[in-house]
Amino acid sequence: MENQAKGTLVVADQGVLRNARDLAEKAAYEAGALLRERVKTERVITHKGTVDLVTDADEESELLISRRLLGAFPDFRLAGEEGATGAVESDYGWLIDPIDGTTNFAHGYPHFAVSICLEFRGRPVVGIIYDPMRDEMFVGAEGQGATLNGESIRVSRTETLIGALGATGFSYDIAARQEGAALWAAFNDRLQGLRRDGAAALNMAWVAAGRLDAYWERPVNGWDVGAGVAIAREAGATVTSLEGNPYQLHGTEVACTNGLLHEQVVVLVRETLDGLQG
Ligand code: LIP
Repeated sequence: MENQAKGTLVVADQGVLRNARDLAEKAAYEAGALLRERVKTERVITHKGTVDLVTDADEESELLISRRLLGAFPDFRLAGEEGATGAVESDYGWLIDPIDGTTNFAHGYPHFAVSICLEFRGRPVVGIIYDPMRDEMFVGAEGQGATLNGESIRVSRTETLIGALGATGFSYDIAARQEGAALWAAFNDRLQGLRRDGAAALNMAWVAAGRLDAYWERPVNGWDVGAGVAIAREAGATVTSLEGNPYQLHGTEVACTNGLLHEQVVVLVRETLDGLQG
């Protein structure tokens, strides 16, 4: 595995990315087929918190995916939302969200996805997001473009907030929802439309596909959005923290836009949060 340096950026081996992308796509498709069937049946639901759910299908999906990935890449690190792990030391690491949109899935609300990210030294370099209910496979790899069911995708060309369709999400920690509610109110007054769909990975994938113009959320986990970061960047998106700082995979926030709107989004976030400080 030869990694090349481009300026200060060490670039992952393109052959590794292609192999990882193709294997993860197959694993996501297989896990998605399982979820498409399981959403119709009785789910066994347990609580990680008051409104933080996990179902038996989350665990089955993560077991299936982690076995496929570690079988082919035993030396890679791996972290799954439901506890799967891999090797201890490697430049490469998998992040698995076996069901992004677990609350939706638990209620039989058909808006959820399988999300698989490969990161290289902490940078998302491969993203796979599969929506089994629409049979939509979003794929992106660094330097290899972004696709939806094999067709190239690009972010939208919307230039104004009042012309934009945005999305956000809210924390499982009810006490942490005040900030999200304040941002919701501020953007709802300025955007053409605002959505809260309950699946961060699909929000990221839909910005990449030009269906959404902007998405932001805090707190949100790396396994929720890491795959979407790899896909959205390849589709021309700008991805930062909410206040416009460099995105950190192991941070707990993301702002993802078509690029044309990014500064307007970040400024409105900063103004709103400053107002909360009083
Ligand atoms: C969910 C995200 C959603 C966020 C929820 C939760 P999960 O991920 O997709 O955007 O608002 O709090 O983090 O738990 O369904 O994988």
